[in-house]
Amino acid sequence: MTDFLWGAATAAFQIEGASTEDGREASIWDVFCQVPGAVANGDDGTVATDHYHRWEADVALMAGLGLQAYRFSVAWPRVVSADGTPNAAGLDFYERLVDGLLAAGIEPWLTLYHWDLPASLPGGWLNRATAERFAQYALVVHDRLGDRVRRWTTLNEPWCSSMLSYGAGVHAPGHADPTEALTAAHHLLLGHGLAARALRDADASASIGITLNYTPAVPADPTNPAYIDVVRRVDGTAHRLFTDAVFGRGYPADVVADAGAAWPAEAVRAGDEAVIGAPLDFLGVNYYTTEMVRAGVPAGPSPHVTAPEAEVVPRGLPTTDMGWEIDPDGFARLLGRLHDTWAGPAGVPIYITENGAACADEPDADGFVDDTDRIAYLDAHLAAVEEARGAGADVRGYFAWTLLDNFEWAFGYAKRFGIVRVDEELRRIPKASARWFAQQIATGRLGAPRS
Ligand code: PNW
Repeated sequence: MTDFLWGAATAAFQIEGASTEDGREASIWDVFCQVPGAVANGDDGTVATDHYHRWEADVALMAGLGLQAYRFSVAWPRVVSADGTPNAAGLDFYERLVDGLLAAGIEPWLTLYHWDLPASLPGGWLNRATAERFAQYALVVHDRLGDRVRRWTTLNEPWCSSMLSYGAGVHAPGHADPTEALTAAHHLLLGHGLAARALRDADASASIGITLNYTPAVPADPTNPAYIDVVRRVDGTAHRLFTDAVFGRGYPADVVADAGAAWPAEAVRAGDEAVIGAPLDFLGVNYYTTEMVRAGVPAGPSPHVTAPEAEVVPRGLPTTDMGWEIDPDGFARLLGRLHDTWAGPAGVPIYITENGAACADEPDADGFVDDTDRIAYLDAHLAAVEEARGAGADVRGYFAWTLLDNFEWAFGYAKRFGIVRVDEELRRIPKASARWFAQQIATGRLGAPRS
């Protein structure tokens, strides 16, 4: 298949380590990791997979797998200091990496923000000024790498960095307030729009996109109006709020109405929605699972800020090691919806920027993991991509999450998503899934046909 791009994805904080080297300053995740109980086992990102020092071997590993593209993120606190000045030593690292990728024939897909906000920015995403600082940071990175990097993603999963971070309190900075969550979402989206415009002005031929995550909700009882309404509200803040806004449609009226007094009316200024709706060249889609929900009783802080009573009902489907139910059919349906509702009408292609599974890997004596469960997950989801393409969805590529076992946020190193094992000595040992993935790339096969 020639019109399809194969890659793997990572994120700076999850793999780099070297958290104080070459002038890197603290991110909100460095701070959050110090909060007792915030991250499993008290894990942090000071060493991670030590990719900062091992990047060359990691690029060789990618080349060995035949990756055509590599999606990575730049750590903002590595490349811009608290006073706003560029940090040349931090930029040098990404320049080495990008040059190494290009020399290996691997296309760099650069994400500007994968959650590691500089801790020095006052108020974080609650402060409108952070959106402006983000656009300035985007230009700093573009100044150095714009002649070599063609693919620019502004944000990874702004739902997570607003609703999980400021609404549910489970991601940095660990706040739990619906208005804060919606304010953060708005400032993230504003930052996206300002950065997209700045990049476009600086570089007319750059390809610019955003990555959004989708966890489709289905009602536990499709005849129960209360359940149908809870699904509408979950979908509203999780999906339509972000997708409508970035496709230039402004914020959905029902989400604003549902939020009521929690809607950050002062933060959303005249003209902001137009900035957020800056034209895009691609939509990045991250997919892991779907959820069956019902209307229950609110139990503590929820990421579903307009549907705190949403309660997940297990369907008895097989689950990954995250406890997430495996639903490739839901993936095919989602891609159809995204194409029909947003991407298709805008003429924007879709790239799967993350999909993968945490598995309870059991290495043999040599450290090799025969992860048939992960292979089955990837195979079924690639088949779903094939199915969606067959039905007309313009999906142009797939990045496996993730290249290396790494820091899985609040779960620390306990959850392993890698197609390559990283052991206690930080050795890289390709799993069976890595060999399988390399084979898929080599043959261009999207997945076994499903019955
Ligand atoms: C994504 N949820 O995070 C991130 O982009 C990755 O950095 C991460 O490692 C990967 O998925 C696996 O978790 C998510 O609770 C974290 O819905 C949580 C959720 C969704 C995505």
